[in-house]
Amino acid sequence: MGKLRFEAIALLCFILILPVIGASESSRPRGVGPEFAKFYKGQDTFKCISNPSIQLSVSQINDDYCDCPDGSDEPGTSACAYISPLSPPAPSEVTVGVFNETSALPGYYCKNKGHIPSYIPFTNVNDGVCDYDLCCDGSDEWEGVGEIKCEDRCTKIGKEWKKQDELRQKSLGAANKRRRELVSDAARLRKEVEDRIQTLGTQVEGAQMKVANLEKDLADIERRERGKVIKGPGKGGKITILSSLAKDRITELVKNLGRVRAERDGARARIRELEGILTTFKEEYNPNFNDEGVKRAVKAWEDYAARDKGSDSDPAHDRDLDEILKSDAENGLNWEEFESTEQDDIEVLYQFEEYLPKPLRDWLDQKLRDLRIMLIDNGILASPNTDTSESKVVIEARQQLNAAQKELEDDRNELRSHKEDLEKDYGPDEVFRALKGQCVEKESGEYTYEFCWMDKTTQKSNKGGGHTGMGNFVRIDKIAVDEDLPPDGKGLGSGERYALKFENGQHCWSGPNRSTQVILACAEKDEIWKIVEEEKCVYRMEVGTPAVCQPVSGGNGAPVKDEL
Ligand code: MAN
Repeated sequence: MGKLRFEAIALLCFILILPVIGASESSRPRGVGPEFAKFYKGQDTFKCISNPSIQLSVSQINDDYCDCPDGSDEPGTSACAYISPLSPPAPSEVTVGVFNETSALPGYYCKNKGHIPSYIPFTNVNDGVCDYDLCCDGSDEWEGVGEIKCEDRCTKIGKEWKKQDELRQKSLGAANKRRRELVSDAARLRKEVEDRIQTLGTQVEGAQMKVANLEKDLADIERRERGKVIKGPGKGGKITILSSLAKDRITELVKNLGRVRAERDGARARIRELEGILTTFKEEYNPNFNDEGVKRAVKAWEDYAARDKGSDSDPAHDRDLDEILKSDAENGLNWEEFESTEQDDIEVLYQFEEYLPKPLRDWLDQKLRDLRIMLIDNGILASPNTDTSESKVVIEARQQLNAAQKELEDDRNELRSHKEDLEKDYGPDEVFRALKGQCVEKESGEYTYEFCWMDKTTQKSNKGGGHTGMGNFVRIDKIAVDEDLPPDGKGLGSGERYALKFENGQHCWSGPNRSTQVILACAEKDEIWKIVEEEKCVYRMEVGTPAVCQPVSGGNGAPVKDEL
């Protein structure tokens, strides 16, 4: 794939050069490219391109003698080859040569009809070697030095190149298409995190309220329990307490049933709304866009819609719930009557209350309870429950509170970690988010190396034994690389590249903690190309991935289109 970059540049040169060929091809001296034709046209004299004050006769062009300091009078010979076309001459060349300028021309222009025109260095002109890689028309050996004849091979080479180029373009198109899919996956994943954060925010608020209520409930229950007089066996009174506990429990259950029912109704309404949205989406989406993601979503919806989900509402069930949710009185439950059937200590002690009007009796009863609690709280009266273990109702209230507190803590932790995740660097267009956790492996020497996106790198011995951590992901850097591309294109090439840094791996005996730098370059699929241990326990991986491909210009200057 890396090779594609060079070819794309070559193609671009071809495109830029092409329009000017027709106009000035015939009138140009040998070796002059179309973009320099204007300097050689229709004059009796020729002015050196970078030194127009030096005027020569036209016959001095390509006379195999270097007259111009910039070599522009010898575009078709090697007479000015000692002038560097690309960079200033080295100091040794300056002293040897007459001039210390750089060439005005990029090299000898090969028309390469049937393939891509290109320049070759002047040193290669008439050197007795056919340079078919740059000059497929063989025109660089026009003098036939040493009887050499370089036939024109452009048609064959051009055809082969075109075939290869089509494959490369196809591969690049596929890589870019894959990248776009990854970017869209990454955006979807981000949205999911954002949605989860919103849900968790609401959940945390609810859980906070629940904890506060349960704390209050527990305090109330503990307080009530402290003031409770429990009688010994056989004397009655336990039924009264039991009924009071049962009443509290039923009230609690009925309250919660009501809340759960309301939540269920809300959830049903939301499902109906979502199904409506998806039905419209299925009817209105454009299948001609061939978006795999959309197609998958529509298929999943169709499967879902076709499934027999049964009815989500059962009227009989709802009627049952209505009954349960009726008040105690409507359900024929008279707790007061039940409670008053037994005599407890308080009633025995304060039977005279029965002669009092009810409001006064309630008031008095409450005051007595408060008085007893106050006396217990201040150590004046012994607590009736001190030597008994905590009552069941208190234990249950505490368990509920603990569970709610744990739920709240879990929600808060999850919320925090999602918020941190949104702040993390996931590379260009957050594309690495889509690959997070995915791993690729490569065998190299006595180890198999593994690279897991945004996670870790590992070294596994091929002879068995444990795995060695080569570092955990810390950050994304951008670095400059300058390397020759191997023929299969699986290399970094030159330019700016993304590099993932993994640090703090397993400690190296008499060395540092292991660390890895993973340098990425464009490829059709994720693949580890090369692993090098640059220093002891400091590793470098070269990895190909579509995630870092850049859309390039196609032949018409437009971005390369996908194979749809
Ligand atoms: C293991 C491997 C090597 C490393 C040495 C250092 O053999 O992790 O890559 O160089 O340990 O002792």
